[in-house]
Amino acid sequence: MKIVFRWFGDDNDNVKLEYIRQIPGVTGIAGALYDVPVGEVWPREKIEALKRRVNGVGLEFEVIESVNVHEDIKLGVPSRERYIDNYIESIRNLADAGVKVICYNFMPIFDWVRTSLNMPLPDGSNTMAYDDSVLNGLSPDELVRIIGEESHGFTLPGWQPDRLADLKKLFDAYKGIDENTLRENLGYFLRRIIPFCEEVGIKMAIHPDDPSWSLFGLPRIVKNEEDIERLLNLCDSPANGIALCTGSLGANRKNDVPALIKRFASRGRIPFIHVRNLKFDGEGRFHETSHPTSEGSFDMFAIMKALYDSGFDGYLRPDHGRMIWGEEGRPGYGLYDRALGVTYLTGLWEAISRMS
Ligand SMILES: [Mn+2]
Repeated sequence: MKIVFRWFGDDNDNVKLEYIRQIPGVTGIAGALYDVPVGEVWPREKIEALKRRVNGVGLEFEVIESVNVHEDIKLGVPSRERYIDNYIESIRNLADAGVKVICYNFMPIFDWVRTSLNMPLPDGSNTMAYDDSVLNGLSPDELVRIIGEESHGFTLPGWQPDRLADLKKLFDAYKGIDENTLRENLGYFLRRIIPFCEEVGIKMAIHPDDPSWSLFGLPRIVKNEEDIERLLNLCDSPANGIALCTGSLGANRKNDVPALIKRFASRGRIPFIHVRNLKFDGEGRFHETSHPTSEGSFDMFAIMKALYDSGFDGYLRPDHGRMIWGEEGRPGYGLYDRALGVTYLTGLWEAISRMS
């Protein structure tokens, strides 16, 4: 297992790469290019420049989060061919730079969704939260406005204003696209890219829907065990894997996260995992907590034990954390709480491995 830390780049993150290097146990970053429009090829020079920067401080550059999938591929319209060709070109350029895992998602229009990015907690910290009853009272436009207002001036991944400028048009495009059609479109994409990934040694890791149910009536196809089983069968290859996100799948209480890990990691289909904790505040309602079991609703020991018992040898990163100690920055992606998360998770891992 290798531990990585998500980093948004020198121009795009208040967390310094040099500080990430100082977190015990972290050997690399999960990074991306943020100035390439969705659907275009990631240029070699830019990838190389980022790799040099990361390697320059002694960290590895083996995980990309994310190479986003153009909406036309999800919609399955004829122009997808060009975007799939571009995607394959990006995979080639990333593989040449030594990248091993590419995270992506296939969520229509919206990526992850929260109804608050700065919910105050009794200890004076703040965190991201989600509440179905709040979401149900919002239009998609209002949600985009709230996310924009609460993001501390950062453009959040999945919430690029240019991409979301014409929401009505996007929603219209998805009329008539149900889960089966979306799944077929994912299958088409995978069958095009996976043979190439096998050739160049890249593993694709799809991020589950976050939260793991349908929002605004849009189809979502990576919500639970059945969905994951189906998606792995769309293209049966070790290169077709998942970025198992404990917080995304675990937001649905029906999902038994340790059981999902056992099931799919033992088959070698989890090349990348996001580990975080959250606390349920009611039905369809939760807020994100620090990583320890004592602070949230998940059994973090069981999660790490499931990974260990399955012989997990992929990449793990701490997922969102709270904003603590006066830090300001990207919601969910401060330095301090995520660094505490790493230390906690490495502690669990050491204890589990020594006692096994
Ligand atoms: Mn995640």
